[in-house]
Amino acid sequence: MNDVATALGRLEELAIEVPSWAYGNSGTRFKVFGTPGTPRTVQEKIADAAKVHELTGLAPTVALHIPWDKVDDYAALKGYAAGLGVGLGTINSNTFQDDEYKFGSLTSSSDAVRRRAIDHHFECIDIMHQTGSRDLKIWLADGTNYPGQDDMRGRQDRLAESLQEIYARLGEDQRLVLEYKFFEPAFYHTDVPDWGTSYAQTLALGEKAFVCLDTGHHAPGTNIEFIVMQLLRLGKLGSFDFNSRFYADDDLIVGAADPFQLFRIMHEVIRGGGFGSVSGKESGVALMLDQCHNLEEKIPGQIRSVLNVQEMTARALLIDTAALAEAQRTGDVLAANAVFNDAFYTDVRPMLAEWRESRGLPADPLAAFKASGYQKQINEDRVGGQQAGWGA
Ligand code: LRH
Ligand code: MN
Ligand code: MN
Repeated sequence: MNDVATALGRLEELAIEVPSWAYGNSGTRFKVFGTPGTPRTVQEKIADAAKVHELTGLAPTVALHIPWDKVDDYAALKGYAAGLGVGLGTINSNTFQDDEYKFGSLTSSSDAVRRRAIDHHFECIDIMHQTGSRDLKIWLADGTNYPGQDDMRGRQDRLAESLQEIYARLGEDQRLVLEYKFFEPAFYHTDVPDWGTSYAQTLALGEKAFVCLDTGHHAPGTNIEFIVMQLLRLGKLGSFDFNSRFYADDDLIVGAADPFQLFRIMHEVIRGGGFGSVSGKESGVALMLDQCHNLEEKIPGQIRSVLNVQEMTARALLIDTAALAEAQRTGDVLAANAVFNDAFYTDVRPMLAEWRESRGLPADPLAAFKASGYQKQINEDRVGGQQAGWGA
């Protein structure tokens, strides 16, 4: 295995962006369970995210979803976040909850609807200028339910035109990331269903456009790490939305369903130069979470999530790449596989606890959260008002 000190040294480069919506109430389409202490405002969501960063040192930025996190003064919100030790990250657009978008948004055959959707993205870019965010993330619910319902080709062409208008508005240091998802809410066809479509669309836009890979957005059995490898090879992997799935877009805690898959993904990220800073230059691949905490407590759920990413990253950093290359060169299948497994089966938790303590962080962030009294405090403070939820 790789030298532990060298491997852990690279952990400094790990930064995970947490989603504001993970702190609000969310659920299945059958029931949303409310919990005490749930944020009522975006400021309260940011405060919870800041707690996760304070205890783990892993989550320095918070992604916002517009209009869920709409405020009057984004510069003030940025200042508020900075006061709590975190920054504002990716701005997520939202064209999936208004009646106007029933038949599509950026792909719509109605000029008025398309205009509305494009203008919404212009608003998001204006917000990015105020928050200092680099990335505009676009996920579209656009698609159809029945064969023949609409002209798929026409929709794809209109999507390209709409994206071009949005892309042209980006500032010099801003990027656009286009997220794909194979189905849901549309069930027959989806306009951006796969990485190939997202790649083709972003390639046509230019070098500030990238693909966002949400780990829950693939058919069961898909080799996600292959897609990671390919997008990095093509220079088009912009970001991840991390979560776990057993069936479809389950949005469960990352690394909970299949830690080995997360390990394999992180190996390809590191292998492909997508991790942290490479030769002093930011790799540009944003590691974000996109999760919902329906049954479990939300702040501990987020702490567990960032720790899982850290754990699998540490294990991936332990892969003895020289031994692996040698086994691959000589066609020693079992030896190559053993190099992978040696790293994966290494329990890095004691090393990570030490790593944390050496940086003034609690060795056990979940225990520290429990002991902090923060949950009790917010349960008492956050009474009245409307609890924020997924979509609120
Ligand atoms: C769509 C999605 C997308 C949205 C988020 C709330 O399923 O993954 O990233 O912005 O969920
Ligand atoms: Mn997502
Ligand atoms: Mn999703």
